[in-house]
Amino acid sequence: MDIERKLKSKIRLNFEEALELYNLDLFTLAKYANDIREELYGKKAFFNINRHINPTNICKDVCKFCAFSANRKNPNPYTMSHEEILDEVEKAVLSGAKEVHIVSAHNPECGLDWYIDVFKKIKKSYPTLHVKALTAAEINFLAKEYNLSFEDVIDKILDAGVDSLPGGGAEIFDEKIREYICKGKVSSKDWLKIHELWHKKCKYSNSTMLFGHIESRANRIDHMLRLRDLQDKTGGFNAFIPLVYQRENNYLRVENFLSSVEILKTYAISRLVLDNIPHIKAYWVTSTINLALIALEFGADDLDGTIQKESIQSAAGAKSANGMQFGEFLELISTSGFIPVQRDSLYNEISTYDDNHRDDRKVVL
Ligand code: V47
Repeated sequence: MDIERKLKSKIRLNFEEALELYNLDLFTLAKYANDIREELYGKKAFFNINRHINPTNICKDVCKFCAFSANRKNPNPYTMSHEEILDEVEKAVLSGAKEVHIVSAHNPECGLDWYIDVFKKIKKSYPTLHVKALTAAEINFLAKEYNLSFEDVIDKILDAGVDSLPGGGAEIFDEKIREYICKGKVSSKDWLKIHELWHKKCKYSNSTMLFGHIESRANRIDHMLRLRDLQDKTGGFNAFIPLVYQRENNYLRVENFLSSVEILKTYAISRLVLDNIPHIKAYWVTSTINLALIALEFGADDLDGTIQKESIQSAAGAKSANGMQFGEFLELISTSGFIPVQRDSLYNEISTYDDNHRDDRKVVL
C-alpha cells in the first residue's frame, strides 16, 4: 500500500515509511497531520501558566550543545538557596502559575537530600501546585552519585511530592550521535528505562527530541519510534516536544541550520508517527512564537506556557529569557485562528478563551 493510502486509513507506519514522509511536500504532510489534530482537539490550542526554575547551572557533564551550564563560555556559576527557590515559587503562585518546572544542571554539591528537601518545602506551602521536576538525566545522575537504583530515587522524589517528570535529557537516542554531543550523560536505554519505571508508578511524563544539529532525518525517526514503542507499553507520555537546536555560546559546531520547512515537516511527522502520544508541543522558546503558531496548522496542539523566566535555551540564543505575558499569549493564539485553552499539567482544561475566535467573530462596521 502506498504511503498516502496508509495515512488516509491511519495505518501505523514503519521506519522506512516514516522516513519517506520527509519526501512528501510540506502541505500534504500538513493536511494529514492537521486532520489528526483537528479530530482530537478541533481548533483548541493548549497552554499553561507555569514557571521555570533552574536551581543551579554547575554541571558535572559536558554536553556540547549546552550553553546553560557554567563553563569557559558562560563563566557565571550559581546555585540558588532553598529560600530563593521558595521565593520564586511564591511569586509564581501569586501570579497565577499552576505548575513549576524545575530542572537543573548535574551539580555534585546539590545532593539528593537537597532536592528532596526543597520539593517537600514547596509541597508543604502549595499542596495543589503541580511540581514537574527532574529529568531522566538528573535522576540518572543522582542514582549514580548515591549508588542508588533508579527506582530508589523515583520512590524518594515521589514521596517528596514530585508530580510529573519533564521530557529533558532525551536529546537524540542514536548512540553514535549521543556519544558525540553528550558523552557521559544518561544513555538512551536508561532514559527510556527511567520513564518506564516512572509510568509504572502510574505517573505521567513528557518526552523531547533535540534536533537541527548533527543528526539525520533517520536519527529523528529512530528517536520517535523508540518513544512510540515505550508508549505502547506504558501509555505514560503526555506530550512529545521537538526542541529546535539553538546555536549560540556552545561547543557544537553545526554547519547547516534547519529551514522552517524542515522544522514544520518534523512537527507534522511527529504527529503522524506518534499515534499513541496525545499531545505534540510546539515549544515556542526554541521554534520562535511565530513558527510555533504556524506549527498549530502542522499537527501541534500545545505551546507550553508563559514560563516567566527561561535560562536554558535563552543562554544559547533563544529570545525567551523573560517568558511570555499571559495576555499576549491569548491574543497571539486567537488572532492565529485558534481557541486558547488554559490547561493544567495533565491537560485537564481550566479555561477556554473563545470570545475572539476568528471564525465566530462578526465584523462591526
Ligand atoms: O534536554 C539544551 C535542551 C532540554 C539546548 O517536559 C537545548 O514540558 C535547544 O526538556 N538548543 C531541557 N535546546 C528543556 C526541556 C523542556 C523544555 C520545556 C518543556 C519541557 C517539558 C521540557 O533543553 C535539554 C536539551 O535537550 N537544550 N541546550 C540548545 N542549545
